[in-house]
Amino acid sequence: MLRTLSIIKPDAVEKNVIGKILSRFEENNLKIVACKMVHLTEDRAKKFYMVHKERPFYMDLIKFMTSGPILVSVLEGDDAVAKNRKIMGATDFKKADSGTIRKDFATSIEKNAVHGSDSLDNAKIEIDFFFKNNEIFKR
Ligand code: IDP
Ligand code: MG
Repeated sequence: MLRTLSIIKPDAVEKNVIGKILSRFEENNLKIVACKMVHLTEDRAKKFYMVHKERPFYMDLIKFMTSGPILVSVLEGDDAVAKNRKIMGATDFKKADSGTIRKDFATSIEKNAVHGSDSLDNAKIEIDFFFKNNEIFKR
């Protein structure tokens, strides 16, 4: 059983599709074991996306991710990290497979509806970034 971090980004929250996106996770046997709405400050967003600090889109990404509330969740299930990435689809929604979250809800390469951890190590770091251990449901 593995865990990953999911973020429903400000564009998707604004579009009122939180429920539709969470359903995709549940339909694919990922369990939501922690969930909360957060409005990132600039400092927190910069820290979360530190790996991208040299990329040309970094400051736009920070502006976007602080533009409104986000919904952060911990998803648990078999192969959760890779499974979530598959359900999300490619970063650029134009290249995303049909039936993926980004294909259905993204409107640009930046406003692509969701974030998902890209490795087991990053999943642990990202879950710790948003949640205390006692905020995550354990069976
Ligand atoms: P990922 O979210 O699929 O893991 P990353 O390469 O880690 O993709 O990029 C992080 C986020 O930065 C993307 O989800 C997207 O919102 C934004 N982003 C990535 N590439 C570009 C770009 O070329 N232009 C604008 N924004 C981008
Ligand atoms: Mg990434």
